[in-house]
Amino acid sequence: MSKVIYILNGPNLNLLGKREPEIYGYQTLDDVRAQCEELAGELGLKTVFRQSNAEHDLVDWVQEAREAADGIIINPAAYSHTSVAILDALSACTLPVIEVHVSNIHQRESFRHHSYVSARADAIIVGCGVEGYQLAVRHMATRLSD
Ligand code: CA2
Repeated sequence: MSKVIYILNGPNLNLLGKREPEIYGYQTLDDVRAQCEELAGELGLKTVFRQSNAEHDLVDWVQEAREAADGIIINPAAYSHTSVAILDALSACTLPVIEVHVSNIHQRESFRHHSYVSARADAIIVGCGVEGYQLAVRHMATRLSD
């Protein structure tokens, strides 16, 4: 049976490709979803791809992933910098976790330099644009095959 990766996206990522292209590029979240599904398929993985502007949805989906998934890729967006709740949900599961940020958060405002989620993430990809999601899918495949 195929292994399943949850790819979870936080607030405002639905605006990708529609605003601030100088920071986030021109590809939309639907483009990212399609690219992840295609690559995961080639690697023999299934994806569940979701976005929400609500912190509690992300907490609920991490809890769901504990039962339903083999790994989690998460861009918590602005909640990276504020959410102990998402960190706690991730800490309660033993799955591999990869944190993705489209932009290089360390080159931006100081409030973006710290991510609560990084304390739990097994790997972190920042500043690679939306390609970071594909890098994360590829790396998750490597981890899940080990
Ligand atoms: O670089 C990233 O992936 C971020 O997680 C994106 C978040 C930001 O709060 C983090 O600090 C870094 C923002 C989500 C996207 O927001 C947009 C806003 C306007 C236009 C396009 C996207």
